Amino acid sequence: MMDPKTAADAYSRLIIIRLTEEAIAEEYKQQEMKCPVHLSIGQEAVAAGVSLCLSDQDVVFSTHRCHSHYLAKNGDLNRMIAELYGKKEGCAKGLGGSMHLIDEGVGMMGSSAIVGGSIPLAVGAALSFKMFNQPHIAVPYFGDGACEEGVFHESLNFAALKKLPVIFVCENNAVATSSPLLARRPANNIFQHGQVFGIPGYQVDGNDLASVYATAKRAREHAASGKGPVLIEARTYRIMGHVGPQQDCSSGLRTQEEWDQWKDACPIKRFEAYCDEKNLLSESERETMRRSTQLQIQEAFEIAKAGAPAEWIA
Ligand SMILES: Cc1ncc(C[n+]2csc(CCOP(=O)(O)OP(=O)(O)O)c2C)c(N)n1
Repeated sequence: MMDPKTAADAYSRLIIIRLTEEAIAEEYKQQEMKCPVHLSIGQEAVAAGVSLCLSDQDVVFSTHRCHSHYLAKNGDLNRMIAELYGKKEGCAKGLGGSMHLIDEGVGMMGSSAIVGGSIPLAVGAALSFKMFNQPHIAVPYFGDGACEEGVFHESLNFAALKKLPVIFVCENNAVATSSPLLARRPANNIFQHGQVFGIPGYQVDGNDLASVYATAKRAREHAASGKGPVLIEARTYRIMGHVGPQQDCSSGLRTQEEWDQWKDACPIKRFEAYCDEKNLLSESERETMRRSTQLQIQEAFEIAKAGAPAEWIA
């Protein structure tokens, strides 16, 4: 079972992602942000549960949908929001936007909008850890769509061959842009892709933080002991549309009924219920945390709006 300190840490990671993204969705309508945004609302427990098991020296590489990975790894909030507004103070100097977040000090090594692009970068980092005898782990996050890219399979092969300390984390939200998973592949079995390379694969309920945490902890122990990589497929759902601040039920891609079911399976509500059941973190403690996080977010937006525009490099 999780201890109260870890539960508080987990909750703080969940709510900073959710409340920040809700604020982004709201503020986006003002048309002051200088980039498209891909929101992770509904998927927060994956990044939060995995990051809980990582050290500051462990590194993560992310995708176009990277806010959750950056914030869960304790990336600087003010610099992230400034980045979205195209400000000089942004984590990529205001030149990268929402899809290019980086905070090397806490091991958030960057994100790539090239689908599958994060995967070989993490494998390269893991190779360097092994060559220099450093006890760290590399994590590439990627969506189910990335599993149809050749580089995913090449990376699994190479990481297994060299027994590299990698935890491959697939956030399977069952759609890639507007294409459902079973229109793109014969079976919904991503966690089995490592089998032929001898890579252990786990399928986990990605909306259940406690399960993600337990699985990621096991995976980290495996990877850190020199036994090679692990593949985790976390099943989850994106509540918002592929891009932008609205949801996409009206497009015909998902039914309202399906959406409602997943909205009910909210990872934050589920973790709150878990905390109540195990007596880990009370509602009044959670309320205090939500209020202070809201203030932090409000301040981040104020700072970002008042910041200096990015300077273009000739
Ligand atoms: C190599 C490449 N092909 C196509 C695209 C266009 N594209 C952007 S996001 C996306 C869908 C990605 O789906 P998935 O990997 O499941 O991640 P999700 O958006 O669901 O988080 C596609 C096809 C791209 N950016 N890069």
